[in-house]
Amino acid sequence: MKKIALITGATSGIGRATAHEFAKQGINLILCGRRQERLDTIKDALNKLTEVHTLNFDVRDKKAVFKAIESLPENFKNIDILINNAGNAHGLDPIQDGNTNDWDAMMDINVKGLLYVSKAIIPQMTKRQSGHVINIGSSAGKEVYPKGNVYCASKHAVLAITEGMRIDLNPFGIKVSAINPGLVETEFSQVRFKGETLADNVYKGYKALQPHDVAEVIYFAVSRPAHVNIADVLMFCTAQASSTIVKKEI
Ligand code: NDP
Ligand code: 8X3
Repeated sequence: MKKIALITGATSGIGRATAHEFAKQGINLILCGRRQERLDTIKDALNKLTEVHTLNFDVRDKKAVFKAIESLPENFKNIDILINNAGNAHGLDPIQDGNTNDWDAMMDINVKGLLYVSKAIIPQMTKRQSGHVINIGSSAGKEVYPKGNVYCASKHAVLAITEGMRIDLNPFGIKVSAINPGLVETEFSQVRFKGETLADNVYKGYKALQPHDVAEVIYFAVSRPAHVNIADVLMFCTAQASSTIVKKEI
């Protein structure tokens, strides 16, 4: 029987690339995001390869999260794979200059949103005693960098939640993985810098990870045999050695 994966943040970047990779591999998909037009376009493209259902909700909205998951049709209800990917950085400021709306966005989306979606789905996994949760963390969850303060805190929290999930879900045979990329060329920097030109320079002078590179690793994790769990992956592009060291051609 075909597996069912729910991917949050499927309208862009890593989530969209993962949807394409999973569709190629014949995994049925529940694609989530706030931009319905994009969800429709991706559904149209992937429907030829697999069955696709879309859900439009903001992960910050607890009620909307539960309503959306409850609304799933019978043939999409038993989710085998949850990819908690929705998230972004908002701003890059020293702590004393930080914008409290940015802080709220990062904690509400990256941390609380991930928790709400997990809470809406994990109980059916524990009931069936099977499932795989993959949380998209970041190198920022392992290393704090200048002006990264609250984004790094949100991703450190994702890592702690992932480890907590792995412990608590161990009796149920549920796999829990963290995939932690460094710099990936997506809309991430457009969101972080609110469309300012600063964003255009982030991926200049070196070859950053591409969303597909991360999607392949995510698929590798979900396609291991039943007894193998890829617990934690840190992946960088070759030019990147740490959050602050990136070899750029000038
Ligand atoms: P993108 O900006 O390209 O994609 C972000 C996705 O998250 C979009 O699909 C967006 O969908 C969704 N999203 C954002 N806010 C919300 C919300 N409130 N409710 C529902 N969905 C939301 O970025 P990436 O693909 O790069 O980021 C994906 C994940 O990877 C994030 O968790 C990010 O922190 C992490 N990451 C990114 C790295 C990078 O360098 N790019 C490196 C390491 C980790 P929509 O706007 O339609 O709702
Ligand atoms: C995204 C990578 O270095 O911008 O998580 O924090 S970084």
